[in-house]
Amino acid sequence: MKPRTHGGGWHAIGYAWKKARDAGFLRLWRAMRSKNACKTCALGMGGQAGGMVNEAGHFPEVCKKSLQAMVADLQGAIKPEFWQTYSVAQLQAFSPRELESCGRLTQPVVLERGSQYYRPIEWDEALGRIATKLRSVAPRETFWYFSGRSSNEAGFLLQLFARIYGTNNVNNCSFYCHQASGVGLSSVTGSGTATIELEDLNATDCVFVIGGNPASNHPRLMTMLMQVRRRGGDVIVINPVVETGLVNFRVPSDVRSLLFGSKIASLYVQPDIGGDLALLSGVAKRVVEIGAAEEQFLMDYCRGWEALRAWLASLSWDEIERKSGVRRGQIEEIAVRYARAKNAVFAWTMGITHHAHGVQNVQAIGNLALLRGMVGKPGAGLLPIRGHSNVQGIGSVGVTPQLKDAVFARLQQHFHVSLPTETGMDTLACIEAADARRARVGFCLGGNLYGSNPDAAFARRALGNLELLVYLNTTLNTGHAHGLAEETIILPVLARDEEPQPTTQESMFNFVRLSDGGPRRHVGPKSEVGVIAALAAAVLGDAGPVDWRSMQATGKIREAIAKVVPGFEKLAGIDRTKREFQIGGRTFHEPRFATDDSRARLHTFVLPELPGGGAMLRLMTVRSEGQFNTVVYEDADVYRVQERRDVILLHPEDIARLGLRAESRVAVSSEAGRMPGVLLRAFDRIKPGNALMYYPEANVLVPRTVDPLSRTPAFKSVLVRVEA
Ligand SMILES: Nc1nc2c(c(=O)[nH]1)N[C@H]1C(S)=C(S)[C@@H](COP(=O)(O)OP(=O)(O)OC[C@H]3O[C@@H](n4cnc5c(=O)[nH]c(N)nc54)[C@H](O)[C@@H]3O)O[C@H]1N2
Ligand SMILES: Nc1nc2c(c(=O)[nH]1)N[C@H]1C(S)=C(S)[C@@H](COP(=O)(O)OP(=O)(O)OC[C@H]3O[C@@H](n4cnc5c(=O)[nH]c(N)nc54)[C@H](O)[C@@H]3O)O[C@H]1N2
Ligand SMILES: [Mo]
Repeated sequence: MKPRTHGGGWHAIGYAWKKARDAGFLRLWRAMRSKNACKTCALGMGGQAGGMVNEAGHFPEVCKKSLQAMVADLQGAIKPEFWQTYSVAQLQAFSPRELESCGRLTQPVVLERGSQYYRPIEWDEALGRIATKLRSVAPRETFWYFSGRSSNEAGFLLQLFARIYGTNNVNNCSFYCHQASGVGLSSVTGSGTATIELEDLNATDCVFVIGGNPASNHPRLMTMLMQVRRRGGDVIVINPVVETGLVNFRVPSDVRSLLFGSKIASLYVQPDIGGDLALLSGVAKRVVEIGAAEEQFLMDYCRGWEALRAWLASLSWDEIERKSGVRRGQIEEIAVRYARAKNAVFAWTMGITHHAHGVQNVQAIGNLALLRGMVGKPGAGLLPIRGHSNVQGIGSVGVTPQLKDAVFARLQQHFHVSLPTETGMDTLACIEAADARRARVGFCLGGNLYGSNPDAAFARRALGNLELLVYLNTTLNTGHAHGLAEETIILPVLARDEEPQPTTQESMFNFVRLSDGGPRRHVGPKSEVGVIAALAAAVLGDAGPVDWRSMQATGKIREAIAKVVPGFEKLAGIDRTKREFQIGGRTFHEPRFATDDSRARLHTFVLPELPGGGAMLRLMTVRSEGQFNTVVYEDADVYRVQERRDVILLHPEDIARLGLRAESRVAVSSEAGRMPGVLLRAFDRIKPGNALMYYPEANVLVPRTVDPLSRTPAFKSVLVRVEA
């Protein structure tokens, strides 16, 4: 492949044309113009032209990802004869990309252990089987996993059903994603989400982009980064890999940028994998040393300043350099730039959360921001860049094992029920319970629970121990081939823009968006809300506290959410008023925080020793440009110039040091597993001592090490050995 000097630009536009040709220009245009929140990342695109207008109303924001997701949904149906043609063994041989491109799921299918083939069944039979099983097991023997694609309405309804049925084993993909951000932010500001609105980005003159690759994964953020540079501001990138799109990017919707390219990073710093905690603390130490800390702010609006000051003073530069992999001079350079910023925003993604010290990483970001009073004023603050388009909303409306006290109380009151108080399990705990046969039934609203798990061999075995596993999906994925229980049922559902009724989503800026839905493209798939309501009625009957049939109306569900979830009051009439809104109580434009004494909290740490050294390398498992999580759209990763996915990328120095040969086949092993036949590639953009492979294929190597505070696996910090 030809090396690229820029991310974005003509490649993205060319790709859009190709996809449009595949799907039919008119069909795709209509789909992209429908008024629905974008299906891919959580930046919150929506408005009058679904997925192409941001919260500030700017149009058009072209994004390759949303086109990919849209074209996938526009696919034809999987034909009935497919199920007799392809055995499970054949499905298992399919790549993630091949499974995705089989087409849309339109019929319920069941697979019973011992049979080689999935078998189409009627909806009534499918729901009947599930209801019978649910009635025969204890509620605590079930778990309910949600991906972040579904609507607030579907999320609320299913968690309500699960709790009234009798379990708090309710969780979402955030336990594998941003849970460390939620836990970390709550321990800093008392609120678990971004402290700023989209508008604030227009007033910032310094953005930190830590542990993320937004050129591929949040392309629309690139426009904002470009604008910061045009205003003369700084974009400081912290990433062990020099990502092409963070150096130069052509923003497709901006003519000047498209033609000439835009410089993105003004400073690019490469720590070792896992070195951020030491690095950020080193920057904080230097900010204090040069007298740039806002002492008054720290004393008036924070707690823990004295302890933090003493701890920073006690750190030696030696320790900081050794545990971050960054030299003192560069750390001082970051501090100098930060010290001159008027309004700084700290943005981060999985390079921060996918570690055994993910929560501490987030707290260290909080420290650095608070040191200069950068939380609690307009134009500055903390911004976790979320993954799935509605992962934040799903969490807000109650898809968590532990409900907030206010939500729990109001839920009981609104529905006149008493809900279980037993501690619910997080995602990994559910899989471990399945492995130990303490869980018997799993129910997945979207996503790919098998494919997103660490330790793929373990996940396969654990899910295999379940008696029933139910998947509500739009397309086939690796879970349907490898995550198989004694009985596995797949129920086909409608995508957001095919829903017969309006639904709502929440962006990472705490902004609630309304999606109109749209005409169905296939006969067969049902609305998620419809399926959940029908199942709840079948299991719990109509006589109970909730009239499940009436809950098929999304308006009725929104009324309940508006009553139950603080900040969502305006949701009740949103389909009439069409007024999308900012959720109250979460954005901090003044230094009064959501803690009990209104002060933010500062934290001190024990800096972890970097693992690795010698023959052992630190491995990150990441996304390529051509995929959305476990769904692979194309094999190529254009910006990292890889045409295939079965590769491990190492710095040429490491290849020489380990006596290996680039372009040869190697075996990669970790404490969790071994992958033979991996193609070794020289990649001088990664910091020596570190390695890169693609998720989900590399999940056989990821051990089940989790951050004890957020229960998020260390997907970015796997110790591996590479051998010829
Ligand atoms: N196209 C596309 N868009 C997506 C997704 C997708 O799969 N495809 N997924 C969505 C979801 S659910 C999510 S959560 C987000 C994910 O968005 P990202 O977090 O951007 O995705 P990853 O590929 O996991 O990339 C992590 C980045 O972290 C860096 N990194 C790895 N380890 C470290 C470390 O120790 N420190 C630092 N500082 N950096 C590190 C890697 O070099 C890489 O650039 O994207 C969302 N948007
Ligand atoms: N090694 C490693 N593992 C990781 C990560 C990593 O970086 N490295 N990242 C982690 C992260 S951040 C995340 S978020 C998880 C991803 O975890 P998940 O959210 O569980 O997985 P996805 O691959 O996004 O799920 C894709 C499936 O969603 C279904 N789908 C799409 N749209 C809809 C819809 O509207 N409704 C319904 N019901 N289904 C729909 C499709 O059938 C598709 O196959 O993986 C985690 N696992
Ligand atoms: Mo995610």
